[in-house]
Amino acid sequence: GTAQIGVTGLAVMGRNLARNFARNGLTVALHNRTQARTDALVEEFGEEGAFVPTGSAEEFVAALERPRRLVVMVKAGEPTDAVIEEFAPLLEDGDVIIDGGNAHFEDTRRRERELRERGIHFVGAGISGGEEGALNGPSIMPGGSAESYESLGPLLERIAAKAPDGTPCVSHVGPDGAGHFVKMVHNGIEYADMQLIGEAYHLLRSVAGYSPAKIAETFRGWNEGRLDSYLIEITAQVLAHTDAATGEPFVDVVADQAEQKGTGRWTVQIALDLGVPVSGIAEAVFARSLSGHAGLREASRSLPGPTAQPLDEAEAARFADRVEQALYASKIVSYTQGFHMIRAGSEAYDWDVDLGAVASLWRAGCIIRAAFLDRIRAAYDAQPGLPSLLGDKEFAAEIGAAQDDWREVVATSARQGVPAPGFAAALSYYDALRADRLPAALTQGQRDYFGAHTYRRTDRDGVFHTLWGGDRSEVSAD
Ligand code: NBP
Repeated sequence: GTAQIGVTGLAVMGRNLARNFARNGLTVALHNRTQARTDALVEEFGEEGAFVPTGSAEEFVAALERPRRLVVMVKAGEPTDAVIEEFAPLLEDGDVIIDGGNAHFEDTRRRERELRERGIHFVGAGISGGEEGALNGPSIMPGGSAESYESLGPLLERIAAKAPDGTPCVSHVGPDGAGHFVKMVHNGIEYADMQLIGEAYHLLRSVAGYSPAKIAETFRGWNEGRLDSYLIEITAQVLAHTDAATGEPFVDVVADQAEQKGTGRWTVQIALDLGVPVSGIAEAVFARSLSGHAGLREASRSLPGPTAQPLDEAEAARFADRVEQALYASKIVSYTQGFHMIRAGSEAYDWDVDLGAVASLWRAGCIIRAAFLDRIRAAYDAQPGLPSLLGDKEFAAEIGAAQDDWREVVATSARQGVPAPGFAAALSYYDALRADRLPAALTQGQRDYFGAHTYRRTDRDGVFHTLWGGDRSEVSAD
């Protein structure tokens, strides 16, 4: 075969990835279960580069140079297993299957193990950036063996997004499921970012009394500063958009029930298993689910509470500045939590993930791309063992400078009855970490009282139990 890479699964994502490879000078073998998609791609975009369309699994495999590199871009779940089962028997030692779909990292671990036993490299690669990214440069998070990355890396570097300094947004994240795990956390952070931006919007609308157009202008201003990011930029565009049918702001005619495809939920489920507090991501997932409970919301509309009182113009401008501080501080916290989760996953599965490299490959191509990620990378480059992003001097200083405004915004949201679960959870996380003593001591006492679950003491080693039902003397429970 002559093709350096093949793509099977030519729906929107696969088609755009195949075109991206071809536009970057690679010969690309094409395959799809239903051949009409393959034919359509060649007919519409055949001029863009060197494509080798094929009509069967055997032809597809034969079209590839060795070691063969097959990118699978089919629906995650059973279709991915079906495609692997179709191709694996046709492959030889050292060939590489790349799964670019949104697989759960546990599935990726299983597939990698099974294929490794058959001599085939399996690379679960998180790909972010949607359709547009697939075509023009996604952020790519490949797992799998380091050996497979040696031959695959240079090809992926050609099609990946380039960070402002020219570095391709792809690097080997770690073995087996590391890439899909990091992609999952990326999506969790994306949920948190979107929720925090949504809360900022809600507060500016209800408390500052700003119109969507005025909020769009405010966000465009923020996008010139430290919040410079894709999500802030598109938020301004969405808020500035007017509905053609009604002439109303677009945001006012869209049903306020958020949907989700599940990667945010996965992040929270796995975080619970790993015991990592990702409260910002959890609040974002729950906020979407709450919004969808239309009946419950309807039935609750008459519950008592304050009606937000819009501020006068000067106060509103001051409040908008405070909201920017609250948003930035909360964002630092949600990235702190997300990177904590990646560290915990890396330790649990022995992946040795470089957190600075992860920040680096999110700098372009993906949904959470932001100037801010350069700062995170710098923090981990300076101190690779940094236990928490909040331990970085600069982030600590920034959050310290933001905290008065952040507290004021959370207090205002409570006083005025405007929900801000993301801002509030982030602030609670921050204060819990700062606290000298937490009420966890009382929790331990309660657990010991009703379940003899024992506790440790601050003043000496050992495990203890108090005889709550008896004379309340303390016994050693070592
Ligand atoms: P879909 O997820 O809609 O999958 C459609 C493709 O899967 C078609 O090529 C279809 O073949 C193939 N397929 C199915 Br369904 N069952 C199959 C089977 N049993 N055997 C062989 N092929 C089968 O495509 P997509 O929207 O392009 O997404 C592809 C992957 O990328 C998914 O995992 C998705 O989650 C992920 N994705 C990521 C992003 C992102 O932003 N990163 C965005 C969108 C999607 P057919 O043509 O014969 O029906």
